[in-house]
Amino acid sequence: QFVKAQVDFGPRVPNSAAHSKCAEYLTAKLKEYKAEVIVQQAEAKAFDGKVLKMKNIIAQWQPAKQNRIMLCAHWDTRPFADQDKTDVNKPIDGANDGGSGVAVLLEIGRQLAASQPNIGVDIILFDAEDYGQPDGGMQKEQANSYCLGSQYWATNKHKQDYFPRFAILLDMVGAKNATFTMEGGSMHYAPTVVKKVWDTAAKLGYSTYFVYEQTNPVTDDHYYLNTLAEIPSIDIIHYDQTTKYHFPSVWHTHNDKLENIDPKTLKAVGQTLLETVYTSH
Ligand code: AHN
Ligand code: ZN
Repeated sequence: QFVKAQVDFGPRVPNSAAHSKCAEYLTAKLKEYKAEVIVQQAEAKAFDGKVLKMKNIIAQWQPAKQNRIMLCAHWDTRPFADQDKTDVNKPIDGANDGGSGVAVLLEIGRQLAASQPNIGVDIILFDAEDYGQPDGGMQKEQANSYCLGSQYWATNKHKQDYFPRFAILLDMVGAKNATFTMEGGSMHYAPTVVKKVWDTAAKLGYSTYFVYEQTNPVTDDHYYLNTLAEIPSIDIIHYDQTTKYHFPSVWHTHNDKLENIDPKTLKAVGQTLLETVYTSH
């Protein structure tokens, strides 16, 4: 339902009406779930020169607690389908890429409203993650063109001296039979967090999803949290060994739509995260 609610707005491309409306929806939901919400607004220049109006949505539970953990995902969706064969210049639904991580975090917010863990929790929904430069174009390759919202936040935190114990990023956590490997960047910066999450998944019987195999680093929001914000951060991201870029087959195509989301995968990730939250001190 939480994926559908997002997809129903249309593609959440920065500067679009659907993007604005979805921001309102997400903010209202997180407030309904008793979080103290800050919407951090900023502008960033995209690789194509467009100025993107960004909103990072920050939801805090028990904000007075010093001892905290951070959970995050990106809520924007890609403005083109550069991995597709048709309609490459049309925006994608982003049910998985964007929608799935946000959906899991909304459900965690709903649970936090019902019972508070020992530790403070922040859910941060980053904007403008997926407006990155497509490869193979005629333009000179630009560094750091993805993850504009998290790069902004990492150097402009909502609170000074904000250092949660760790951060967990969700990215593409909704495909049927998804596998989440131990991503190299997460293993480099936060191996104990990876182990804690994978062991928690194993305890819950989710080892078919959470695989004990290390794979190459991915440049994602957690990279900037690790390097700029100095927060030990991991990425739970679908790894597909059969595709060229090792992302799921629907990645950056028009097949990234609601009918290709499997609630079983969302449940495995959500329950693993909830158990991690409620066993953190
Ligand atoms: C790159 O494609 C450079 N990084 C993957 C980050 C991403 C895009 N995750 C979802 N969409
Ligand atoms: Zn993407």
